[in-house]
Amino acid sequence: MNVTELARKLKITTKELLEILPVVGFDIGRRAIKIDDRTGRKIVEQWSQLLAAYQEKTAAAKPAETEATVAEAPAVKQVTVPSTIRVKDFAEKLKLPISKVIAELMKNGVLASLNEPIDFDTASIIGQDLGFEVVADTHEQARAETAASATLERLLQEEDQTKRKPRPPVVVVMGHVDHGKTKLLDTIRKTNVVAQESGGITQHIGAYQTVHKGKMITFIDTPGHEAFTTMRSRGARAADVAILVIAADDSIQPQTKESIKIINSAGLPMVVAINKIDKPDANPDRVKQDLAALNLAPEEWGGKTICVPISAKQGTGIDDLLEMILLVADTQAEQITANPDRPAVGTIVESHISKGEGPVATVLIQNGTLHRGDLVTIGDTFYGKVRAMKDFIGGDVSEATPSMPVKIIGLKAAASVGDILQVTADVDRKSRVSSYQLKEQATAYSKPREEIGPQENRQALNLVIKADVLGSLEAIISSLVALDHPEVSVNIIAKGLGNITEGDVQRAATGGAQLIGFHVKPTQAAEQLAREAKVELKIYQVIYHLIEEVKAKLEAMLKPEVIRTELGMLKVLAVFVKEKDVMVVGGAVTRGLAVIRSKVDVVRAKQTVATGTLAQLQMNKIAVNEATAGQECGIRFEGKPVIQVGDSLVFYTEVVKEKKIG
Ligand SMILES: Nc1nc2c(ncn2[C@@H]2O[C@H](COP(=O)(O)OP(=O)(O)OP(=O)(O)O)[C@@H](O)[C@H]2O)c(=O)[nH]1
Ligand SMILES: [Mg+2]
Repeated sequence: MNVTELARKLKITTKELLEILPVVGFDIGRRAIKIDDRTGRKIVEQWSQLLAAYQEKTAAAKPAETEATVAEAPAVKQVTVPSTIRVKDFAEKLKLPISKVIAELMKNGVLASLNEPIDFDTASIIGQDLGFEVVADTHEQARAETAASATLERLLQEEDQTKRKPRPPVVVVMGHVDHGKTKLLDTIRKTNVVAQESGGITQHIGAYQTVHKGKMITFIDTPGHEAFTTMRSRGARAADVAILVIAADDSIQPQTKESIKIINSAGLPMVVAINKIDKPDANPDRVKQDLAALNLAPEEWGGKTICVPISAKQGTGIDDLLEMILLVADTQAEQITANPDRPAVGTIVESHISKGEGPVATVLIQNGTLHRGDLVTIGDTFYGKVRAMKDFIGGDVSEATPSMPVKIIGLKAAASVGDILQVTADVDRKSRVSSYQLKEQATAYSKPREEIGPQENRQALNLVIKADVLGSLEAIISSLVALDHPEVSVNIIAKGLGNITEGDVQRAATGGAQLIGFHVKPTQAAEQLAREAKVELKIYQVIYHLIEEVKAKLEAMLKPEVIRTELGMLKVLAVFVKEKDVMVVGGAVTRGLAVIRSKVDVVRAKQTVATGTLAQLQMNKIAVNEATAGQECGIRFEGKPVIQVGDSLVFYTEVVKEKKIG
């Protein structure tokens, strides 16, 4: 039912209702529009009690509030926390004793030991309870990219306004894995990229252009799998407008929420495409409801979010969606401009080393025009001459204008994704050659970073990783490093781009490492050497297969946990039979239970002298399943026959639990 309807029933205003509900335990959000019927009925039934509880609580809170204002609220201390943090490290950040943090976690129903990681949301709640403001840490990569985008911003701002001309809008497509981003772009462009993707999931950024009603639009496709946060935020940073794809049969999922955060922080206007409306279990209203709960009420409900229902599969609603995008782009028209008559500036969106062509980079031109033959730099480093350029279909082009994505061939070294590429007029480049050579070495085979190495006395799984493109390599490494466990971790001893060579095998052999390839192949010689040197070599096409297998390997390294549950104890009063592996004894249960088929420790002078099983149990010559404290019974013990009168038998069960990661 609608919240307004409920408020009417209760004879109060909607505002009052939304004010009261969270205080009395119905946390539906202060801007909720709908409420499920069951909760609604419950509220109506209990209304008089709820109202009383609310009045009591607010009356109690008031004097405290005034006191606090008089005493002036203490300054809230801020701490930055990454997406996961170990309890120990979190306590250190808060400068609080670990025990205090663990106690606070327990109060909130989280049992975590000092080495266990907690996620950002948990840390944020606990931190707040302890009087801190917890903010998300944007890692080093993001900081470097912010610096890069500041440079870009400056380069784009410098431009003389009068020379700016409209350019095609750049539209980034984001959303949860499998919600239909690539399919949507396929339908728009009448292509079939989805069919060519490994496992049907996008694993790198794609950039395409299409014409709608005579207007050019540039699209950036991003992967929705959780491993690719960095790529999603890069895609957003290069764009003017965002399409958030939400499948109508699945509604808002974790990467939908993450995408919303990224879109907001990039300050992009957004159009929501509610996709897969052709499916029988599609529920577009649920999507709208979930959006409303996130403060993104759709326009038709009085909110501001533009929602367009579509089916990428059947092609319905696509024209409406494109129409909306162009409308939204029009509202930004002043910013969607560039000066085509100047040396080019652009952002590298993908980069790889091709066997025949050497380093290849896809760059999105953001200002100026890039020509064949241009000399280019990244930062202060000279990167070479543009020998050839290809558009997104693979056709040769001799120039690339603003908003156009192009592949550049001719670079001397692999560029990093997110780098800003600039054309230079500087012909005195001899002095710079050495610096790019240095960079080339660094990119082709960078040393493992400290944080990737094994920590403390954890067991490490050594890996050498090769991938086709840099974006994938980064995504793989960050996913593997996130497989965090106090006892085991991955240790990446080397990583690089391109096919697997003998050198890679050698490196893996000397480092005692497994060799992993992603979208690359081993050379024949490398394959043979791997066989001879007994280096395990595996090639993957789908990132989550890779992550799952490494995770399984790590889990296999963990010693299983044995959980012992004590059942009871018996005092031995008589020994009746003693054979090779069997004894029959009599005694009295002194504590708990004696249970048939349980494990038995024979204890003498506080030492366990033998272990066996309780095979049969008799009371008054009748077979029974258990005997309780105070009862006497006869026991058939299977195990080393060492039991003597006066010994204690301890009965227990043991469950072996395989440990899991994450
Ligand atoms: N029935 C139906 N299926 C769809 C629709 N759109 C996409 N699909 C299917 O949903 C699956 C996922 O589509 P993709 O386009 O690969 O999804 P994606 O969002 O690009 O996925 P990632 O790139 O891996 O995040 C494919 O099997 C599509 O055929 C739709 O409108 N209706
Ligand atoms: Mg995709």
